[in-house]
Amino acid sequence: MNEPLHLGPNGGLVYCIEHLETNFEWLASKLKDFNDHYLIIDCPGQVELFTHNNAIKNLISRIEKECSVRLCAVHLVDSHYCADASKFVAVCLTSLTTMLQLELPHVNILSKVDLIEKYGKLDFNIDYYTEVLDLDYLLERISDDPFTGINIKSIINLLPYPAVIKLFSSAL
Ligand SMILES: Nc1nc2c(ncn2[C@@H]2O[C@H](COP(=O)(O)OP(=O)(O)OP(=O)(O)O)[C@@H](O)[C@H]2O)c(=O)[nH]1
Ligand SMILES: [Mg+2]
Repeated sequence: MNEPLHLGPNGGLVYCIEHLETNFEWLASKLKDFNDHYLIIDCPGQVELFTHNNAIKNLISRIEKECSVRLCAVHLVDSHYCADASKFVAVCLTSLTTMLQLELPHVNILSKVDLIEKYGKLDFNIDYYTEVLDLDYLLERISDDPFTGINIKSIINLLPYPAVIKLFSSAL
């Protein structure tokens, strides 16, 4: 798909999901074979599919309405992001955006907990990250990135009720 259309890996995936959306009847016919089953739909990890592109959101809506399937989103977050305050804030924003975009019952899970300190020691115990407690504690551990000019401190202030994001640890 990527070569003839001159698309990279991300663009290729977005193209495929939009193609699936256009050909929804094919997907619906396959799902009908699995009445009374539990289905696990493993979606690709490209974040733009869950934050601002509408193809997956539209697919979810049509699956629920036209195939009588009730869906729940499970969002796996690599746990080693907890070792970097800026990345943890970014992960919280991604989880929150995805929850709002998909409009589904939603469970966030910290995955690969065996690798949690792969990129450094945690500043707090695991409960701080799973409960998404007061992000102000991260402020002194974050220096604004002079390269991108992103002011992480301002972003933290935009997250007034971070605990709504709650992450479950896969080790629990
Ligand atoms: N150590 C460890 N490795 C894991 C764990 N879960 C997955 N992996 C490995 O991490 C690598 C990437 O896997 P995933 O993070 O599931 O990503 P993916 O499904 O390949 O890709 P996307 O879902 O599209 O992002 C693979 O080599 C997995 O074997 C885990 O709990 N611990
Ligand atoms: Mg995957």
